[in-house]
Amino acid sequence: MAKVVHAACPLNCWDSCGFKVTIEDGRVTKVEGDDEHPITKGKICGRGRMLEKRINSGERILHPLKKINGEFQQISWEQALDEIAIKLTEYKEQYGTTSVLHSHDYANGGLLINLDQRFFNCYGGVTEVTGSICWGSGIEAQSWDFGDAYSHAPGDLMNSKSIVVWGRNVARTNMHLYEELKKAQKSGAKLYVIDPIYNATAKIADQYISIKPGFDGFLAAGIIKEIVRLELEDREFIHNYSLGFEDLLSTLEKVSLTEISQFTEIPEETITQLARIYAERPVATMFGLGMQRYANGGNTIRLIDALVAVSGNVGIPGGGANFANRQVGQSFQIDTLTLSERKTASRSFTMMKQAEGILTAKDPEIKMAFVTCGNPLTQLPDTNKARTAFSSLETLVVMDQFMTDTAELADYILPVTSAFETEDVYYASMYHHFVNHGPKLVEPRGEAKTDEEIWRGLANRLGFGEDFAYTREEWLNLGLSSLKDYGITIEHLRENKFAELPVDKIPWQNRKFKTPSKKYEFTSGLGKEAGFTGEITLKMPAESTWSNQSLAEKYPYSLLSIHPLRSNHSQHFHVLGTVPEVKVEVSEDIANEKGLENGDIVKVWNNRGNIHGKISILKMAHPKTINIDEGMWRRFGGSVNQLTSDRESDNKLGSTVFDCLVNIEKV
Ligand SMILES: Nc1nc2c(c(=O)[nH]1)N[C@H]1C(S)=C(S)[C@@H](COP(=O)(O)OP(=O)(O)OC[C@H]3O[C@@H](n4cnc5c(=O)[nH]c(N)nc54)[C@H](O)[C@@H]3O)O[C@H]1N2
Ligand SMILES: Nc1nc2c(c(=O)[nH]1)N[C@H]1C(S)=C(S)[C@@H](COP(=O)(O)OP(=O)(O)OC[C@H]3O[C@@H](n4cnc5c(=O)[nH]c(N)nc54)[C@H](O)[C@@H]3O)O[C@H]1N2
Ligand code: SF4
Ligand SMILES: [Mo]
Repeated sequence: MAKVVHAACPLNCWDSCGFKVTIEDGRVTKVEGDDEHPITKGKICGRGRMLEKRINSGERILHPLKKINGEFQQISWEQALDEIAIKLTEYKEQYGTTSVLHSHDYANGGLLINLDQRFFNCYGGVTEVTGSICWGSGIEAQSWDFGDAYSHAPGDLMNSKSIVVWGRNVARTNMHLYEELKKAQKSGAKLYVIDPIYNATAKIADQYISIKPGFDGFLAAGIIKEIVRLELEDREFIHNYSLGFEDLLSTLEKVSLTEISQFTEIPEETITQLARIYAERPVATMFGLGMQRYANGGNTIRLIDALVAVSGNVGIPGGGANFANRQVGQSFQIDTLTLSERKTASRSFTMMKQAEGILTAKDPEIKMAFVTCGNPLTQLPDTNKARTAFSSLETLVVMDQFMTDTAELADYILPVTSAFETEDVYYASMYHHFVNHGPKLVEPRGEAKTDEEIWRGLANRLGFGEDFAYTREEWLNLGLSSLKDYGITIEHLRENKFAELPVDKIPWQNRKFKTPSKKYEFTSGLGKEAGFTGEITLKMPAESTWSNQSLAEKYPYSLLSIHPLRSNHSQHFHVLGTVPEVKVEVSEDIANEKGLENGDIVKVWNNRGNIHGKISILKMAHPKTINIDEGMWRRFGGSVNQLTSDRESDNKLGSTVFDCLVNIEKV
């Protein structure tokens, strides 16, 4: 007998959807949207629906595996956990706990995934990864400007006169915002899209502004200059609630509108027009992650923030510098789960530099790594370096569901549960303010265990088992304890499926910022504390004609590597049902220059690596632009990250994966 029950999407995504899942004979057979979810309203994407394929896939790893003489062999959980615990003890005694690296990303948005930190803290503190390939530059930039990175609630777009989608591929990555954009347009809002690619969101825009990759900071600077020249700035906000505006003005004097037009490849008239649009409040700016994955990414976001502030669009209904929703994650009692006070040693590498860190760390060297919720061999920049680094480890433990590029290198693979095989609550700090309940719907397949059970098994062997002697319900209550006064408990969530978190729907409305001065900081105190000048600088991307001419002569084209339509990063290609292949999308001028037609096989390369793929010509893309979607396993043609750089962004906490020059030829 089939039954339909509620669940939640665990994937790392803007939307954090509510699900309806069909179960037949103890098996998940269908995943659909829950029409009662207030934000996601019954609509979900293919990645969500394909979670049924992921859970039932014949390729699922169902037993612990150990590599013996180059071949994986099935072993028992007892043996796997005993041997790993012995290694952890030996490395701790011989070299100290920071000889172990915890490499992870955020593939599962469940609250209890945070227990990984509890385990490593109780062990004594390992080498951790900081910053983020995803949104690190922007989070740091907004923390300097506002004190944190907070967005308006989705429905607030109905108050906007104009909406600027800046470097966000909404139709592909954030489908419920796409619906909201269309609704807002119907009620009179104008939509502007700024992107080097004429994507599906650009197609519905009232105006599409095509920009040279990496030059958005200059565009924002140009718009501010024009706002000031036309005397359209919000003097009241600048005077009463901000700090450092004069510094910003003197920075802007260093560049003329004509130069800005040259760099951005956007006509001066368009920049002036955007100044008038920004001054006609309210304007909602919907930041994507695109323009911050460059060497100048932090300054780029700071300049766009500055534009939002100067034009008076901070803290007003229908406005906002909408980049991230950190208030969501901050609503939970994460500290109680992670026990950070328990670690006695610490060391960190940035996520971008973890391969470099493995290869060069001394006192102690990295001997062992745990990979959880991530596939670094596909997703890290400069994957050739990552391969060398992860191959050089004495012991690599990968906790995953599938034989990813990273799992292939492991000494031990520990099979983890998939969505619907355990209870958790799910939240994404990206788009909306709801937390969703995900019940356990079916038994784990094979011998798969939750990450939490694995930590408990190891903790028991390492002598701190009492720190893990909690049931799932007890853990969830601990993590939700900060929300108890608002009536949000696990019992409430089980019954009601989701709950709206008690966070500001219009952040900074009271104009009290979380910066050291409590003002909006054009010149940042936190930036100074972090060892920078704190001032906004006009920086170019690292790899462009303007910043590195000799490199641009060898490698004339900008390579983007945006998120795939049908897969969440590397997670769905193997369950699509068709064999995926690498698609090389090129702007029309490149096709003309190189005589390329759709379907041609090409090689794309630079000094870091090369990749082969099939040409697809991109209509109306910015000249000299190429895109290869990220996320492809080796077995399907390989990751575009063979070409990207592991350089950190200007504020050190973000990646520069889109800041990448390449050449291309037909093979
Ligand atoms: N289908 C799908 N959806 C996803 C994901 C997925 O893997 N697949 N991943 C999820 C995750 S983890 C994240 S972080 C989000 C990311 O969500 P987005 O930020 O929407 O996605 P990205 O693919 O990073 O694309 C960024 C956009 O920026 C543009 N861009 C690139 N360089 C520049 C530039 O210099 N200037 C400007 N103005 N634009 C630029 C690209 O052309 C692209 O349209 O998506 C989430 N949703
Ligand atoms: N060139 C380029 N590179 C990029 C990006 C880009 O735009 N361009 N985008 C970056 C961004 S935004 C992000 S967020 C990262 C994503 O990078 P990753 O998170 O490393 O990418 P995924 O492919 O989602 O891999 C996640 C892995 O975690 C596993 N997993 C899923 N659930 C669980 C669980 O509950 N427990 C455990 N232990 N494992 C689980 C999955 O099976 C999968 O193999 O990639 C970054 N890399
Ligand atoms: S991947 Fe994103 S849009 Fe798709 S179902 Fe999950 S949360 Fe919703
Ligand atoms: Mo991401």
